[in-house]
Amino acid sequence: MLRSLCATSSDKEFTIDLYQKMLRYRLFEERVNLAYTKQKFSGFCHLHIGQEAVCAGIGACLTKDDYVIASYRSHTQALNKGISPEQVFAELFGKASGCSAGKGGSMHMFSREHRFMGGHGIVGSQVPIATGIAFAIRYRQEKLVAICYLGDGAMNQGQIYEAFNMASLWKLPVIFVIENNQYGMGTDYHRVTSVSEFTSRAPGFNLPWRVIDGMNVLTVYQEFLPIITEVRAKMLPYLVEMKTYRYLGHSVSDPATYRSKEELSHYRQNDPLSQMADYLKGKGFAREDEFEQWDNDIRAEINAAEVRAEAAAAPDEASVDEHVFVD
Ligand SMILES: Cc1ncc(C[n+]2csc(CCOP(=O)(O)OP(=O)(O)O)c2C)c(N)n1
Ligand SMILES: [Mg+2]
Repeated sequence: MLRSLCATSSDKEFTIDLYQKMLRYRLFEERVNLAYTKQKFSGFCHLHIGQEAVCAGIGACLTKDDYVIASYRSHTQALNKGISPEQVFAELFGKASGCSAGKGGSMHMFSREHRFMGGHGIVGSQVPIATGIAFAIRYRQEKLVAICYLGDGAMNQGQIYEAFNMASLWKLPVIFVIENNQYGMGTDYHRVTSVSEFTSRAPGFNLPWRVIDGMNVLTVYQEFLPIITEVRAKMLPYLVEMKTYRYLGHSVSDPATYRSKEELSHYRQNDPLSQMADYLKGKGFAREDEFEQWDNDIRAEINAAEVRAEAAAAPDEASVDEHVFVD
């Protein structure tokens, strides 16, 4: 089944690559968490641990020229779009070599070169911007897609519905991907949402929609690929809900006491990495010692990136007025 979908590499290479990407995101975020607790940087910091399959699976469907825009929980999406771990660490540490020149921090990763259009701290604000990007794609008649990640909490913000209406009316090639990790800052989405399924709102905007298991990277890839192919070919918007879960608190300062151990352990039993490890072992694609080797190699790579980023220079004082207004 996979073979028909991955045209450029073998199933083995392709699925190992997906696993390694998720492992890199997990280990990166664990290291960021540690750096924060050691007070290597300050400000807000929201981690993506538990949600790796969404980013890796969608990333495998994208071209380098497609656009991605996300909320403040976006370190891994930035990595997925090709920004290096060193640039992300440098941004966290406020260094000039950070992807936003050290002036954005955790919530504002950005790279025009990588077509990663942020990192946005205002809940839902990326949705109208994504719609504008998709408008530009249509205007220029490009064969590109804008991916817009938003949270379940953002699904109750007003501005996104104006954007949904315009995207549908003007047939803009944007995929709104709800990462439904079940919680806003600490509120179960059922308590603040008038419908039980977000996608039940899609027909009101004439948006095609789909719900996908966001804990399984192969499912994400296999179900998202036909959607993006259709969006690219026909230039139309789509609403996709990924059912996922964040393992840690909303931000690093949230102990997440509002949910039960049983709930967390339920999701951990469907951990994206374990599911993929089982798949690779079942297929005979990887041995136990190879998993250990990948873990060691990726840890070493991330640690080295952190060390280099820490040693990098701070922004020049004279640059304080730069990047405030467009030249
Ligand atoms: C307009 C606005 N209102 C409130 C906040 C405070 N706030 C920050 S994150 C958040 C919860 C958003 O939850 P969700 O969209 O589910 O994203 P998640 O954090 O789960 O990824 C809130 C209310 C904000 N940043 N912007
Ligand atoms: Mg949420």
